[in-house]
Amino acid sequence: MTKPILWIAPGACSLAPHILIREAGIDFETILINVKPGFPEEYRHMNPKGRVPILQIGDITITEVPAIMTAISQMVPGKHLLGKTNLEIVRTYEWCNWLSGTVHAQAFGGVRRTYRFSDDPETYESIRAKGRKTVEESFEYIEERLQGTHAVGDSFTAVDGFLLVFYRWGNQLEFDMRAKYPKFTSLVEEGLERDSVKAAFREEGIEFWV
Ligand SMILES: N[C@@H](CCC(=O)N[C@@H](CS)C(=O)NCC(=O)O)C(=O)O
Repeated sequence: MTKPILWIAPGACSLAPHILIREAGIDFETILINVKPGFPEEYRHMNPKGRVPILQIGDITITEVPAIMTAISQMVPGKHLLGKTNLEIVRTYEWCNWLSGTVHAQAFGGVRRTYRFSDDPETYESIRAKGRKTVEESFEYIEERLQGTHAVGDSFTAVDGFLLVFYRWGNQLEFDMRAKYPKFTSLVEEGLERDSVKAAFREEGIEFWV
């Protein structure tokens, strides 16, 4: 198999597939870019939508976190990284679509990429406030929904790594994550013990408790 190349940015949503590809034990390469000031124009040919993550496998290019995590999981079917049963796989997609569309794009997008929602800077403060409220409601939903140290089934899936990204971003927004969300915290603490997570953090040069 051609060695996959994963395009990532430190601490971005691309951390979720980065953790997963390490969990899969696949031989891969990373290209680390900075998207904080915006996606670099010189790489736009790789993803005309101007976003990481991007997964390159030979001449195939895959974008969007849930699609990339599906592709990674398909490379190692025996590891069941999307879940073991049909229902678990369905639950994984249920989580990933919501995390990607609502929690990431809508809630955190409103707080951190406010300009995507309006061209009028006068509206930014209220968009940011609404985004922050949606983040909080999302964290409450996650806390209520979790039943164990894994979001789906009884072992690590793509969802656990994706949740870890948002927990970390919650710390950055100075939510009192540990006090308010104990179940979410234990899921993340289990994740932080994993070699895949430790190695991904090392490579991206990021800390967890920011
Ligand atoms: N829906 C996309 C969202 C990807 C995304 O928003 N990536 C951010 C990093 S977390 C990015 O590349 N931002 C660059 C920019 O907004 O210019 C996915 O799931 O992959």
